[in-house]
Amino acid sequence: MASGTVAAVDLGATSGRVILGHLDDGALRLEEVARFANAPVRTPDGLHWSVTELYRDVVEGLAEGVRRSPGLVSIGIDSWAVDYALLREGRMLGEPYSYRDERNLAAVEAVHARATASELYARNGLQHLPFNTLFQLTADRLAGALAQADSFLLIPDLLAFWLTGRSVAERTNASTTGLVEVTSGEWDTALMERLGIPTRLARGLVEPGTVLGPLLPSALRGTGATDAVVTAVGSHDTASAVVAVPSTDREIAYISCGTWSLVGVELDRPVVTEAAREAGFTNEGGVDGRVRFLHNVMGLWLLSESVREWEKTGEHVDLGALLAAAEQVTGEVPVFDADDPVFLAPGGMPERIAAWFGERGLRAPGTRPELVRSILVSLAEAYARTIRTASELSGVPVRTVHLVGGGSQNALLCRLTAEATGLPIVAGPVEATAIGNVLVQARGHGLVTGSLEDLRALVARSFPVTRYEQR
Ligand code: LFR
Repeated sequence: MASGTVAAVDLGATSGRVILGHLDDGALRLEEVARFANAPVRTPDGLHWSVTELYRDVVEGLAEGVRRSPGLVSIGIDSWAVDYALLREGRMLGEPYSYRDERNLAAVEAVHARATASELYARNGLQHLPFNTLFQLTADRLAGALAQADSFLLIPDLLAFWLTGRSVAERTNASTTGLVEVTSGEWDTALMERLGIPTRLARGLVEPGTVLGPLLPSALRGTGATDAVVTAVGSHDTASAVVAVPSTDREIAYISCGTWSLVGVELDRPVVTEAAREAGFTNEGGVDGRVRFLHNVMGLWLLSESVREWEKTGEHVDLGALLAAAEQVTGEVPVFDADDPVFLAPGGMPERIAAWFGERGLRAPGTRPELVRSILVSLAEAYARTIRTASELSGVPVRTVHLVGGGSQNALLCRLTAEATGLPIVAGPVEATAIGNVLVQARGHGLVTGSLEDLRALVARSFPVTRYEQR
């Protein structure tokens, strides 16, 4: 097999990174070359991403990657889903909104007046989340912003456009817009028309692995001389993470655990029954035409937002020490519904969790370690519930759970998940998303070959995992 290096740009809601993937004879080694913070900014008209700043950080990270690996073959970009920029003749019309902005709530009502939740599910197969792109585009329509635009680009597509000048819609991320038909995989232009979203806004869909092209002179000025091309990957971060689940067994569930926890199974065909809709299951597009049948659980956002709140007074919170203290908490802790949409917006998380208990006449956690343990137990119980339901709805018997992403380093969460599910938890790799991103571009360039199962076998060979069993 061949050897060579590709760069994964992986953008999360709290941080981004540029990671080189060195492929050598069927083995993969990662080298992180840049890591930078990301956070939405509140302006008078709402919560926005500083996507131009992100682009600068990406270009600087790529420059470091090119310095370290002058023969870089390819660059792939993934990020969180659903958010986008509006453009006119290639010019961005304003910084993208964050999906946590409150503007979507009125838009949900406007959409449902034209298409019921059941009809939407039959068409797009998505879990109802108020921030799915179709609701955000409707908020833009209501604000009069769509009339000026001639396209919308999801975040990775926008960065790929700035790097190469090619304007496309990568398929896995497009599947999170709610405007792609779950059966055909094509843009649902009839739905767009019905919702008053001009069909001209949608770019042509491309498959992960498609070469988008070389860097524009403007990008080369920042990154330095490189012949590397930009290649589409599973540009929805969760699609890339699922590629890197280190198992060739199909009778498993995965938890892609970061800001969100995406919990589900992989299928060959979507499940769009009323029961699946009511249980809040999504059928997102995976790499190689697979279906990611999963449910969004609120995730480590609950913890990171709590820490952010405590740090607002200038105090530094040592997360390691806090988790160690949470380990020591004995006895039952109060458990809340980690899926409750009241936790979606930023700010005041410890108070909102306390209010959740208060409104139900229940005792709230009394100390910080108790609150942290309560968050982790509540997440573990939500995972267990979701895995049971995924299995029932899809018919996939689940024997093992793979927990990938940043959360796989949280030993207490992994142990609690083993307890709650009664199943073995295989934790790791931490950088699953970057690995999936690397492997899909590497396969596009012949540095690795084979099916998703072959790629997963390579991940299992290249990265250690930790196993947790129920005690
Ligand atoms: C995870 C993720 C989820 C998506 C949420 C919002 O980072 O991409 O899959 O539902 O962010 O985009």
